[in-house]
Amino acid sequence: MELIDEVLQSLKERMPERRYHHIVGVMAMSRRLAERYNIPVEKAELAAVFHDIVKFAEDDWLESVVLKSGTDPLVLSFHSELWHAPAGAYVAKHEYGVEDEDVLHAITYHTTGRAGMSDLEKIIYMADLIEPTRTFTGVEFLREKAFEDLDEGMLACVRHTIAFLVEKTARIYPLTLECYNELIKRKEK
Ligand code: DGI
Ligand code: FE
Ligand code: FE
Repeated sequence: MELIDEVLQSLKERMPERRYHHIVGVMAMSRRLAERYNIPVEKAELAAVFHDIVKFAEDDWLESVVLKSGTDPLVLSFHSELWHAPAGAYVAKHEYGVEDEDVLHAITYHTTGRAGMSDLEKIIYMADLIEPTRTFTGVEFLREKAFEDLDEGMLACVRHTIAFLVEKTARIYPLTLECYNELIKRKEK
């Protein structure tokens, strides 16, 4: 069986149906964005299928995986919602043999973003937010921006995430702010 089909099969058992539809949506959206920006579609699909693979794992387990993953352990002093991203990359690498660093980075940074993201990392970040089952106010605008221009789209998406967190009075992970600042700086040049 092909790796992607194997992962999809295991995802069905790991998560509720609604979340499974989200994964399929992210795969479809990242495929479209990959075509738009000339990024290998297979890499986009691979990163998409793995991105939330451990979304429903226990916090204790996620913490132990983050600690051995080589990710900055600073993330453990932030909300546990952030841990599934680096832990998912670890599982993709060590349980499924994914070796492509760009794909692994796209999984690792799909929740927070970071400065210096690759094109693949950006499309996975955006696809996660704008896939067809997302219905929040403003999602249509983000979908338009995402297909207009890669950096403008990414800026609109990270700006949305930051505004959402500020509205909730949640802390913002430093990499998210670095991501935002870098995109603004690039515009100023
Ligand atoms: O896994 P998904 O639900 O598909 O989406 P995600 O991985 O992008 O985000 C998971 C959650 O993490 C979402 O509710 C927003 C939250 N989040 C994203 N960036 C930050 C954050 N939470 C905090 N506290 N800080 C952040 O920088
Ligand atoms: Fe996620
Ligand atoms: Fe997701």
